[in-house]
Amino acid sequence: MAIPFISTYAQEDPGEAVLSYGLGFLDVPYVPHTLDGEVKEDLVVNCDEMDCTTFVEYTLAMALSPTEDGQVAEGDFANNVQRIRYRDGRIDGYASRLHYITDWAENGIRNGFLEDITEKKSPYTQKVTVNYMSTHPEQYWKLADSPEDMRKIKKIENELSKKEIHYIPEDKLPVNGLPWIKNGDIIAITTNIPGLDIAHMGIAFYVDGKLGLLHASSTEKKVTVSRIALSQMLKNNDKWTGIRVLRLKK
Ligand code: 2YP
Repeated sequence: MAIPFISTYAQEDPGEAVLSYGLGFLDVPYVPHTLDGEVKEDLVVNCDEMDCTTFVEYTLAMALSPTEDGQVAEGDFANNVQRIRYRDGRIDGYASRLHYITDWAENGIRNGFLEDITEKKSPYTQKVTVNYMSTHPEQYWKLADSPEDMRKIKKIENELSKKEIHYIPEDKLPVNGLPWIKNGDIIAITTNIPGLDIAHMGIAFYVDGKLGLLHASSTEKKVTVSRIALSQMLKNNDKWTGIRVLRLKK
């Protein structure tokens, strides 16, 4: 069944809408693996517990689902979560979920609700090499239990591993951000962890002129605004190498 795409925003600027809905989740507990509870893959909407990815998904889905009076329409919200989380909005088993953020971002761009800002603005590129899921099945029980899904995930990994993405290397990101990174942009942190493309994600938020990150933090155990600048977060973590910037489309 085709899912209707809701293309109006609660506010004129989608970035400001993303930021204000994201801030609405402040202090929600950080809980990973909330989508992996059931054997049968189905849509999970749990706004009481989130990890970095589900936080961004719920926030974007809210910004995509306003009613006339500026409230969020529940049915549209669930449809939009599905469009963001599953390949072309269709749930067809575990492998239809967009596990790698390279795949997740491409789906959003292909379906017209995301823009790749780093592709337009940053000349630095890197080759995608992903095999983390197939080489760490113990971290993904639904995969470990299904040879068929394992085959599908390996095929997806091979396709993604032909791609190249644009990013901003960590040493090219100033404390004060860049003029073309806006409040409400999606920040995906690139990594040197073998076989993984992105290791963390969140939402751009300028505080006192410094570019910070609004995110579901595994160390703070909740949705929070980083106390230090994003550039410093990258420097403090030797597995993080830079950022991709994506934007909800007008
Ligand atoms: C994703 O992980 C999962 C999805 O399976 C899951 O692990 C992978 C490759 N994908 O549907 C989704 C929602 O739960 O999460 C995320 C994970 O984020 C960490 C744990 C965080 O909360 O900071 C996305 O991929 C974003 O960065 C990576 C990271 N995965 C690993 O570190 C293995």
